[in-house]
Amino acid sequence: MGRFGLEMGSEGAARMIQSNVSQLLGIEYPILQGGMAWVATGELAAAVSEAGGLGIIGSGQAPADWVRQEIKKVKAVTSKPFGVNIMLMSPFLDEVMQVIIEERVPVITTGAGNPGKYVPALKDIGTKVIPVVASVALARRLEKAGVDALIAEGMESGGHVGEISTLPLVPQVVDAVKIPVIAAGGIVDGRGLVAAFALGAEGVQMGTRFMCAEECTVSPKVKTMILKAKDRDTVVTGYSTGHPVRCLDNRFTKELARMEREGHTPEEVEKIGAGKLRLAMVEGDTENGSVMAGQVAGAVRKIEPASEIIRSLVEEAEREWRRLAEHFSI
Ligand code: TUI
Repeated sequence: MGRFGLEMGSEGAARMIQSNVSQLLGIEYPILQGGMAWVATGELAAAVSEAGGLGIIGSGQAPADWVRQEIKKVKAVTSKPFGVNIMLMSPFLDEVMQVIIEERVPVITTGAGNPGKYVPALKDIGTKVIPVVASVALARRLEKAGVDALIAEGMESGGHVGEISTLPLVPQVVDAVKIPVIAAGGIVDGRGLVAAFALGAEGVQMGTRFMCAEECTVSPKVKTMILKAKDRDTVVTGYSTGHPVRCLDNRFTKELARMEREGHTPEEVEKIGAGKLRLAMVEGDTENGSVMAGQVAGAVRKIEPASEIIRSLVEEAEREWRRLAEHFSI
């Protein structure tokens, strides 16, 4: 299949968007759900996979037993491919990797580090490895390490961010590697999907929009905060720690920003952040917790089933594709 393999069904026919990413993963649409810690549980991952995308369990800093339990939840609901996101700063990294291998998880994505040393063992059992990168240098290194594809994530995204925006990052990564690239950061609808393909990506990953999926078990207060958010409502804090994080602005981010302004040590700033993601996402404390979300929060309009998110994305992408074609002699 050509690298720009975007095929849309005609009116009435089953819609499809095919690419090297959908083919590699054995899914209907090259749409991945971000593996968000404390947010992307087995319930959400199962719903996204069942709807034809790739659902991904966010393992964050959870113990290995929790990860196994969520994998079993997905397997009980769907026989379609799914993934687990491995947060490489997790204290339980080795145990979680062991569970991935024992459970023969079809796909893993990774974040916040370099997963190079785990690639051979995962490839041995046929698990597809798709790291998130925020730079061309890491993309090149991981292609050499033998990964199957890459997610190029711009700093529009929620959570831990790099320094480059999606629009400049994706084409530079695409030009630097031969393996398929998936775009992430700032994608929320069919226009974003078509734009990602225009940049040379062959799939998209979305987190923030899937937080407002009906099946997402995040606190309803977090969903409400996203629905109320406007374009300028996210901030990045934590530059002083070397782990900058994008969140919806609240009392917690204001306190972090004050500490960084006043020159508190990175250790003090890290300490304030401990446990705050769970506080927001599980307990629903959207003032004192860390409500990680992307800049597209302002564009998320409703709570709806994961299947509806995917269906409308594909429909919009088709409409945008036709609209664009009118501007060019193709
Ligand atoms: O990982 C994410 N997003 C995340 S992880 C997370 S949990 C967390 N909480 C507090 C502090 C830090 C993490 C919340 N959101 N996205 C993928 C991502 N990976 N974005 C950026 C990166 C990245 C950054 C630097 C990947 C590799 C890297 O350098 C590694 C190296 O060795 O060069």
